[in-house]
Formats: sequence, C-alpha cells, structure tokens
Amino acid sequence: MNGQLGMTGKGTGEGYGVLTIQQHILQEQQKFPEASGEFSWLLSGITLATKQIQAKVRRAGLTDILGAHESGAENLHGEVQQNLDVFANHAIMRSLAVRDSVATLVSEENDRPVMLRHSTGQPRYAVIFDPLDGSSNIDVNVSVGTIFSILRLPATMDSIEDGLLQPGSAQVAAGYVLYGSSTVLVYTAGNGVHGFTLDPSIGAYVLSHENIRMPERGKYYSVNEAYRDAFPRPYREYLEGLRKGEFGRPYASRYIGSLVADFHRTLLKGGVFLYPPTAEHRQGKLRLLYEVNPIAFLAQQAGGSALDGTEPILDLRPTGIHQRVPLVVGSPFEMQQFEPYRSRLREEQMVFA
Ligand code: P6P
Repeated sequence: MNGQLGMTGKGTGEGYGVLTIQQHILQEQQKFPEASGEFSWLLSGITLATKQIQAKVRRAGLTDILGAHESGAENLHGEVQQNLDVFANHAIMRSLAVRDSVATLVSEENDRPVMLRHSTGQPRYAVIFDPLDGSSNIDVNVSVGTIFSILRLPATMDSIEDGLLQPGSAQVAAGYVLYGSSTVLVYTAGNGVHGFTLDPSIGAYVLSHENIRMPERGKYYSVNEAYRDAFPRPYREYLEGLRKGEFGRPYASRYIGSLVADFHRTLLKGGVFLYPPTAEHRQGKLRLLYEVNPIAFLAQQAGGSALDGTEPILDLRPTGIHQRVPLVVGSPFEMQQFEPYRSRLREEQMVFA
C-alpha cells in the first residue's frame, strides 16, 4: 500500500511527514485482528480531552483559571482542588462518557468510581486517571501532566471494586500527557512505548518518539532530598551511594516535583526516580492505580522496571482505588544497584528516622 500511496516510510508516514496517534493505533490494531475498533475510539476520548486541557494550561496565566477552585473544595487527599484540576477532571469525564466501551471511570478527584454503564455483555473498560498531576505547580508555570490506566473489566463481578482492584500487570494500556515546553502524549498498549507531540498547527498528536527504550543507565537520580533523613536506612544508603559514585560514577540530582515530568526525563535519559516511605507517608505518597501502575507499565515496556521498594509494582494486588505505595523506578543498571538495598528492606523491620 505504501508504494501505491507514494508513502516511502516504513509505516511512519515519512512520505507525508506525519503519523498521527489515531493512524498509529489503527496500524497497531491491525496486528491484532481480534481487536475491534473500540480501543482506538476509547483512546481518541483521552486525546480529545487532553487537547482541551492543554489549551487551558497554555493560557492559565491569562485567565482567572489560576489558583484554587472558588469552592475551596478539597479532594479526598486533603489537597485543595485547583481550578484546572476541576476543569481537567470534567473534560476527561465528558469525553469518555460517550465512549460505549467505557463502563467505569476512576479519578483522583472523585472519592468513588463513576459508573457509566453496566459491563455485562461486550467487553468493557475502566479508565483510571489522575486528571492533572502536579497541579500545585500550575501557578508557577512548572510542567504538569495527565496520567491514565486502562483495565478490561471481567464480564461478571461481585462488585465494581473487584473489577478495578486488578494488579498492574492486567493493564491493557497506560500513558500520560506531559504539558511541558510542548505537549507530549506517551502510551503503551503492551507493544512498546510510543510518544506523540501535539502539533498545534494541525491540532493532532503526531509520532515523535517511536518505540522508546529506557537507556541502560543514566546520570540522574530524582528524589525529594528534603525528606532524605526521614527515609528508612536502606534508601538513605542507596542515595548516598549514587551521590558518592559508589556505582561507577557520581550522579547529579534532578527533581521537578511533578511525577510525569520527573518520569518522562527518566524514561528518555535513564537513571532512577524514587518516592520512598517516610514516617508521615508510611505507604509512600503516590497512588497505585492512577500514578504508579501506569508509570510501572511504561517503564517495563521500555526496558526498565519499578518496585514498591521490595516487590514489583505490577504484581501488587490493590486493596483500594486510592491506595498509596512507595516507588522506585528506573533503568536496568540503577535498578540492579538497588537490589542489595531491596533485600535489606525485605529483611529489616522498617525503621523511620
Ligand atoms: P513532594 C504532585 O503533587 C505529586 O503527586 C507528584 O506529581 C510528585 O511526584 C509528588 O507529588 C511530589 O511530592 O512531596 O515531593 O512535593
């Protein structure tokens, strides 16, 4: 077909310069004849919503959308909802509510799952998302992101929680959109990790990072150093080893405080990102279902790996839709260097400074 249409690329649209995310998903879908068009229709709901969100984020300083929502409402985590959080949550909900294949939505901003339709009969999906992660950074123009995870719901469930509390290894797709110097969507459907940059001139996400592979090792570690003394000793000693060059060469530190931005750098440049437990956050701060599981799936698909400190993230059986877990995610080399500390975390009673 490429020859007939004059396209010279290897399916990358080189002949015409761009391959949009819709075309990419349809191409991917052709590899799985049993797959219906449902997934691409579902994903188009996410791409549409994130285009609306990025339009607001790009103009945040020009409208009164900055700052906390006038209601002063807090989400269940006690975080004051920013206007853009509310807008982003509604944009995704509206977009996905009209996708028949979506039965349930779970959002960081909603205490309970939103039931759209019963999941009996044809396969139905649950979309689990953080509509605007890192939103506290919005007012200072630091990158923020949307993170999503997609699960197929079983045909029969005793309760919707049964269908939602599947291990991360059950995800059928996951990804994020980073509203940074450009808007980049990165996703996996279990067949590699691919990145698309929004081209504002045509309003489409176009393929910019095909088949992303995490480098074998990097030169950065990423952690909130302010809590260093509060981490259990094995974490403290691993970080000290990185800083002092005990694993071959000293590392530099990079920490943005926006998970999507910190992970995107780790995915492209290699290295390691950590959010360990502290006395204040004994289970860590990051949420398993809509922050850590998607990140872990992407890392694994790109050749890296992710732990909760001792166990592979993707093996964890969730106990609640807003459950928090510690996270160590990175390149093969840095994760290999973490192994002795992982063993000590298993053996030692978790002692907080
Ligand atoms: P801290 C943002 O609030 C967030 O949920 C993640 O995006 C980010 O990685 C983390 O919290 C930052 O937390 O405690 O370092 O400010």
